[in-house]
This record gives sequence, structure tokens and C-alpha cells, in this order.
Amino acid sequence: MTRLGVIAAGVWLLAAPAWAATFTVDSTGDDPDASPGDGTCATAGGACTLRAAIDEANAHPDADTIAFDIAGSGVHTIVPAGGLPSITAPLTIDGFTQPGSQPNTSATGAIDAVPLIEIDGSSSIDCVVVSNASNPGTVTIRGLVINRCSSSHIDLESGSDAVIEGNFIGTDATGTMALGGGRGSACSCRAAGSPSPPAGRHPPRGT
Ligand SMILES: [Ca+2]
Repeated sequence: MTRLGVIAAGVWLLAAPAWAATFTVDSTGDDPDASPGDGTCATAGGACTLRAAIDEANAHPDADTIAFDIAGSGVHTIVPAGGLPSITAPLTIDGFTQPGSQPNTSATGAIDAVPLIEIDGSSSIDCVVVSNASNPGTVTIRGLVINRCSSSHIDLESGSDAVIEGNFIGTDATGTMALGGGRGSACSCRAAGSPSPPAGRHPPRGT
């Protein structure tokens, strides 16, 4: 290899993306990961729950993905006990990866998105909390139905970098029925610096 080639290879190694993982949720359960940081999403029982996937992703500073492949048709509902772990590292949670789910394809008019992963926050205060200021990188939350959370459906802590797209927030999975939560508003998302969740309905948006 020429000297230039060696230099180029060295630059490539420095610029190569860090190892990123995909953790695939296969259970609507709520158990934590048995061993965060071992690179495998697995509860003590061997399942990969959303809680376990976030545990594992948080233990891994690279930009991971949480996908879904839960057996059975229809909407799959996850009911976290006491709220999910805050997301503290770059991460994409993509509910549209669940088989049968799809993002919205209609630019105008009727919404045809099919979200099949629901987070029922009846037992949560803040349902999804993004707090990755100390691990810079984007957190993307897409393709989820999030409802019934007593405070914020999505809480973006100070310094966090997030993309929120194609979710049904504060409604059922059809996007047509308000299910409450979010301090009484149909949708409640709190961004960094805002003293309280902005009230009002935010129409679901598919992408
Ligand atoms: Ca693990």
C-alpha cells in the first residue's frame, strides 16, 4: 500500500461509524434487561422488552435502533410500570418496523398510517423521556401510539436532540379517539426550557 493509501485507510478508520446495534423488541412485557451492556437485549426470561431494549441502548453510546417484531396481528400494547428508563444515548425507536405497520403515505387528506405499537402510560408519569445531553446525537421517536401518561407523553430534557415524527400522541391507535393523559390535554409534549407541557391537540403526523 502506498503511503497515501495508508493515510487514507487511517482517515477512514477514524471516520468510520462506531458500532451501532439494532435491538428488536419481541414482547409486550416490561421486565428490565438482565445484563445491560452485554450487547444483547434480553430479560432474565430471555425476552426483549421495550424497557430492556432501552436499558441496553443506554449502556451503548453509539446510535442504536430499537425495532419491533412482536408476534400476532393488531395493536400491541406495552404498559410500563412506573415509566420507561430515560433515553440517555443517541437512538431511534421505530414503531413502523413492526410487521403490518406503515407510515402515513397521504400528503394531504385522510391519514393512512398504521401504528401498531402502543405505549399505555396509565402507570407512568412521563412516558418517553429523552435526556441525552451528555451523549450528543439524535434521538428519533417514530411510529408509536403514546397515551394516558399523567404528565408528559414525550419529555425532552434540556440539551437533548430529538426528532419526533409519525406518532399518535394522546389518542388511540386509530388516531381518532382522545385517551387523555398529558395533564388533561390530548397531546402533551414538553421540550427543553418550557416550564410546562403546552396544551392542545397536536394532529398526528405521518411521515
Ligand atoms: Ca443485555
